Amino acid sequence: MSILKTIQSPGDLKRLSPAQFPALCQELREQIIGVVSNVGGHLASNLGVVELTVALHYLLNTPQDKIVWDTSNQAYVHKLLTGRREGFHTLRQYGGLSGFCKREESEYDTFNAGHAGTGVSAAYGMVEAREQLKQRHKVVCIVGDGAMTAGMTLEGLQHAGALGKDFLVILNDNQMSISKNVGAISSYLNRSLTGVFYAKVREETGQLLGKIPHIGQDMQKLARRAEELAKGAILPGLLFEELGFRYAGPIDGHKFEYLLPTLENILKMKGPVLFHVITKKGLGYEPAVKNPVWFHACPPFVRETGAPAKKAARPSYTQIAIESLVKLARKDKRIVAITAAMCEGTGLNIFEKEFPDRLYDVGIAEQHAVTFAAGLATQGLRPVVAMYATFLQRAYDQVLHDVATQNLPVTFCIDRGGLVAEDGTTHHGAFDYAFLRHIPNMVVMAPKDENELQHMLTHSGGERSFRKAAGSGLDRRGSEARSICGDG
Ligand SMILES: Cc1ncc(C[n+]2csc(CCOP(=O)(O)OP(=O)(O)O)c2C)c(N)n1
Repeated sequence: MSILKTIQSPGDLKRLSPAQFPALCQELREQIIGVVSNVGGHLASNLGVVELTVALHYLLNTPQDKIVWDTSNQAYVHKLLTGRREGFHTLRQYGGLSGFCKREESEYDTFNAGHAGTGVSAAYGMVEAREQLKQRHKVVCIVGDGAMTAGMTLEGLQHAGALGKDFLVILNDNQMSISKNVGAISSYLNRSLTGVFYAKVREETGQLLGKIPHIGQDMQKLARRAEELAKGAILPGLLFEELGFRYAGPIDGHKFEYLLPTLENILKMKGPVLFHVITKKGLGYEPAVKNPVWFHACPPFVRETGAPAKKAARPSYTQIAIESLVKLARKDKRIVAITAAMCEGTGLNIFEKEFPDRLYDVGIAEQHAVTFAAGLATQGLRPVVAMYATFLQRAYDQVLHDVATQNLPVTFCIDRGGLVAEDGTTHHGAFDYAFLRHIPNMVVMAPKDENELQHMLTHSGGERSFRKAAGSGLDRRGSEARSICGDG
């Protein structure tokens, strides 16, 4: 007897006993693996948040309480629990369910997303709206550790932390962006195990010192001071506490015996709270656990083996562009490449193999990527920024203000131009011509075929022509590159 089939809305979930949740999670995973193996999609991230999503819908009163999924590539379970199970097989197809949250699709989808790093800001807008309108519901934002590298997430946190309103941010930490997460915040979060150890030491020391009369009190104060210092070194929460959030966690996000009581308590807390949950990408499907990068956003695959359902017929534009870049970089040591957390999707993993020291993955930080490239160019290097058209939208001012007005020799290899089909509205590369052509000193090129594509880059070998290649529209042929490279 299927439990999932009895759930038309989160209200039905509340009628279940938590003892039934593991069986329900098993069914949810089966459903997701079955559909994604047919139509492609964001498999690994979704398999990682099954328990967390069930716990949230069980404890919250949605849609009055608001759940905001950052990026929302991990909202399949949320869709399955909020009345969309029967249409789930239409995922990411024309006229079917979106692969992301969409307000037009359901009242449970509170904010449309697809680009990373918008969650905290949007959710905090809802928090302030609640206060203005004198309402009482809860607002919860789930943000990945990858999206924590996006500047906007930090902008949102520092705004919310200062104002002290009730707001829960759940950090869904699976240590992965699409590839392994990068950057100093990611390293900071990875110290969580040391943090657990530290909390235990602190508790034991506190109890011991408190038992000594008189001196005990002062010693405790002293210990607390030392604790603050030590925390900075080993406890992940301090960063968030300094930003005005109470920090809770880290906790295993797959064990209901921890998740439910902790989340229940946290939901009663006042003020801004950050709850750190550790999850595993791909959990429940071995090929996705082994290769979470490929299964982040995969094309249809053979369920039994995890192999792609179709073999790529010919090399993608992406591959041709980066192989040409590698050839150029062998001759010109000034060439360096930059990606904003999209090493595989942009093909720069090919470049990285040969030039690991000349590849920069800056995290989900498109604006920084472009201005960083401009800085490199001022010193005589020849940076190539490889980015999807849709994500370059983020860095419009950086292209204009930091690269173009200084006429700096930066080349943009723009991938996924044109309509992108399955990923839908948020990912179409439909505006790149419009927002690049009017920029001074910018030359926009688009190849008609693979041959021209190689020459476009080769042509940009010399200093002058390299500059002219700024803004090359390298992947106009959309569909093949997409189905071969996947991602969203
Ligand atoms: C602005 C922007 N840049 C790049 C991407 C491509 N992208 C989609 S999901 C993702 C990784 C997100 O990692 P995380 O926030 O940890 O979420 P997870 O998928 O691990 O749950 C990236 C880089 C994007 N969606 N938006």
